[in-house]
Amino acid sequence: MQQPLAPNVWDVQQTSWSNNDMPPRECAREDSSVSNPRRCSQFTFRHLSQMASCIPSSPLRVVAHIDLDCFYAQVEMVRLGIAEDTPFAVQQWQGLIAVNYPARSYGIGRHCTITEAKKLCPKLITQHVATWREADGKWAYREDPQVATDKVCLDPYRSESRKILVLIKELLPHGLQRVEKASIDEVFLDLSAHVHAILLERFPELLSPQPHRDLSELLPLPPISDLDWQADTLVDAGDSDNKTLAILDPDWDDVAFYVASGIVRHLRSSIKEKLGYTCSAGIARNKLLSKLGSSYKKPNQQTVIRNRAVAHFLSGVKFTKIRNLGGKLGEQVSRAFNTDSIPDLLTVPIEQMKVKLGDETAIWLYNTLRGVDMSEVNPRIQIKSMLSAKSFRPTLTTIDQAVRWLRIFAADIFSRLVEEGVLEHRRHPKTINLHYRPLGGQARSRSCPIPQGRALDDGTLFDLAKTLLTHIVQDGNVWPCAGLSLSVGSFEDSVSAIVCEHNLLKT
Ligand code: DCP
Ligand code: CA
Ligand code: CA
Repeated sequence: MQQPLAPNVWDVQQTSWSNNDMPPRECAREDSSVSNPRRCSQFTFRHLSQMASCIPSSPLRVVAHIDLDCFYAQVEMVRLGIAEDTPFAVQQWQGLIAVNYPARSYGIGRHCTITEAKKLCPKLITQHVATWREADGKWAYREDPQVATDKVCLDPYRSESRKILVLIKELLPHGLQRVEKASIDEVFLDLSAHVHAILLERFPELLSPQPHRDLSELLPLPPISDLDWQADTLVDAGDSDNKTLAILDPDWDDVAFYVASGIVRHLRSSIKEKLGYTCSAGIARNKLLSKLGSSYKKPNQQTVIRNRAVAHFLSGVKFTKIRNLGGKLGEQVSRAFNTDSIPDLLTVPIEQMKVKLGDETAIWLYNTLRGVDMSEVNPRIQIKSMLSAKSFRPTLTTIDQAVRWLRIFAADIFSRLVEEGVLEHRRHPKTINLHYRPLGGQARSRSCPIPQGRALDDGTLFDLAKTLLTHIVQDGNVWPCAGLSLSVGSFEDSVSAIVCEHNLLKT
């Protein structure tokens, strides 16, 4: 079925979009001086056309980031039919790994142990994550999970994550979507091409410049004086003149974000309606800003960072919230310049940054502090390796015990290959590796190739792992065993996939 380009985006705004208050349409070329810049858009037909191919440098680019609220907690609450306002957390051994928002209002967070959390909120309900168990080789939600005999199983969250991704892809028009799974509970969407199609559908005057004009011509201003952002959080531009202008006189980047916010609102409400989960979203011109936007207001909210609001928004962001600045690099930067305030760092010249951080990091930091990020939303999942591991306390003493764990590792890796869509993308791992750590002895590894040309399954992975273990055991000095890990790697497009893609290219 052909999807409508923008369900409900326009219906809500009929009156605001009337042409009664059309602005003057005489527009200058981009290279001539414009005496009254507000009479024309600052964007050209070329900028508009760049949206269609999601070109990262396009000034009209629109990227959204969607992040599920307290994800594992929501998965368990939906599965168990727990009411939304019940304080609830997901437990892993004695710690908490996901805490819902009602529980957070009691001061409960991931840093709490289960005992501390129950003290803060005695009516807190907790559910332990499912586990694999050596004895039965299957995962299950258990009454008595034990770190000694069990291994955490994330399959339930992976499978819900996959459903969310599938739903998002179904809801977006097929030829125009660009979706990147960023983690188990996050996606980036480059909505530029989709929004471009909607703009052209709604504003025929954007279709192409008149025959005697060219692509460097400035666009007419949008024929709208007011945009109703509904429940969205609209980040302030921080300057009242600018703000008034944005409301009275939006340009096409504002309109593009407005359209995108309607699309994202529809995705979020569909995820809630069909799967029961709330999520938060950020809409901005790139991945860096949209990700900061999705965490700006939570839960169940969306935040729009218009281009005119970027500088003001970043001046209030905690430096360590920016991707890659939360850890060691962040510490290095604040030590080097004696500050972790973004406004302070904006005064540091690029040359000085290069001296202290090296060229590559300096350029990245300089751009990041200014909200510049040209990285693409990449729909191809490029997993390099996958690992399943367990440390043993008490240690293992027999080959049968070790083999039972290998069966679990093989099943774990296989289910991740399926859930991550790796096999669906016809990318197969080429090698398998078993890492073995005897108690107090020298750790060692054995690898072998995975036979190609036939469908991969958990049985094949298990057989290969068992063979590797046999070789390691033959070398001697293996017991007791303190740790085992199985990994697959060297992912490559399969021959059949390459042939198939090649044929598609030819036709
Ligand atoms: N997770 C984990 N251990 C961590 C961090 C996260 O097991 N140290 C898991 C549990 C989370 C999920 O990953 O539910 C997603 O992580 P987020 O950081 O997105 O946090 P939440 O989704 O739980 O909460 P928020 O609403 O703040 O996004
Ligand atoms: Ca989350
Ligand atoms: Ca997340």
